[in-house]
Amino acid sequence: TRTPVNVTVTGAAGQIGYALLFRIASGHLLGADVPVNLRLLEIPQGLKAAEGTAMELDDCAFPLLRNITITADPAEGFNGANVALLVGARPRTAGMERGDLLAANGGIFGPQGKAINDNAADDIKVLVVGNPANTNALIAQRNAPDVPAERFTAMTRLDHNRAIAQLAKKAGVTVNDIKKLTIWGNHSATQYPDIFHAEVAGKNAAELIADQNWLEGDFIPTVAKRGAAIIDARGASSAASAANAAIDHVHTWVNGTAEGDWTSMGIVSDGSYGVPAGIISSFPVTTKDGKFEIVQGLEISDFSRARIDASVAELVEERDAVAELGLI
Ligand code: NAX
Repeated sequence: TRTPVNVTVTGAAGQIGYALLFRIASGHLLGADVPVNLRLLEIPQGLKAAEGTAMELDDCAFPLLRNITITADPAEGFNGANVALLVGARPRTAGMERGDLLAANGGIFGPQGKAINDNAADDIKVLVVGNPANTNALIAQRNAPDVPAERFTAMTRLDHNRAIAQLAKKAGVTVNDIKKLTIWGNHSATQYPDIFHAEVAGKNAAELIADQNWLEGDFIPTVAKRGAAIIDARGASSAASAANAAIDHVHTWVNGTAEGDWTSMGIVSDGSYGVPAGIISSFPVTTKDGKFEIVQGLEISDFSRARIDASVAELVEERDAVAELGLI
């Protein structure tokens, strides 16, 4: 039998944590044959609720779930971690400036990066979900100098999945027919969902649909503002879909992209497509054997270039702001 994989989830008592933990424990993160140990990392106020979730996890009698650790100590939470899902973050509250938000999250993701550096397993893979996800991932990565930079990623898979769903609806096909969609840039309203290389049942999506009004006036804003639309409708932010995207992100990273397709991940830029090296930006990537590669050689139109540049400029500003604050 396989050795259990240690999976750490921060913010385990939150709403995404609640939607995420049961799917990890039932084998959807890593595979139906991979046993898991869960490490739930919370702040002290969240420990009691995390214990309640752990009781429910016990009550599922999941065949793959070995043990559950609940802690507010990052060193214990990341001890031996093979996969870490950093979900807990400081949300923006009324009257908070962007600098305050970045500083408050730096106070979370800096120490967590250090704790990962000092305690995680050598093969650690990190996914940052907590917002601002790209810059939080950058802070964690820069505080973990002994961990290869490519092990720190930020989640744009929810945006990717949202874009696939919108494109499938427009084209009148199922999501299974959509391939090679890309989210570029930041997980924020400036993100750029790119259909110019996407395929609908094997045909180029942009040529098939050829509707610039829909692209600019409907598709791009619907995908970019979907989070706000969910809050408006549900009275709470995306939780199950965010948890699902986190599962997809790690599952694809570990198990590979399908032949003839790719996915979107926020990763440390190597300078590809003119994105400044070092920032964590979303790219089209293929994955294989637990490693990813940026899809190279895509032709970028002026329309796409301007949108990618705008989102990347926001990431550069965020990087400069956290550098100024001494967080990286
Ligand atoms: P909740 O407020 O329900 O839960 C957050 C949990 O994190 C709380 O239980 C809190 O006690 C815990 N927490 C706070 N600081 C912590 C720390 N230092 N260590 C450990 N735990 C800590 O938020 P939820 O709806 O679960 O969302 C979590 C994060 O995901 C937010 O930052 C949210 O903005 C972000 N999202 C990111 C998405 C993405 O696509 N990248 C989409 C969904 C979501 O909005």
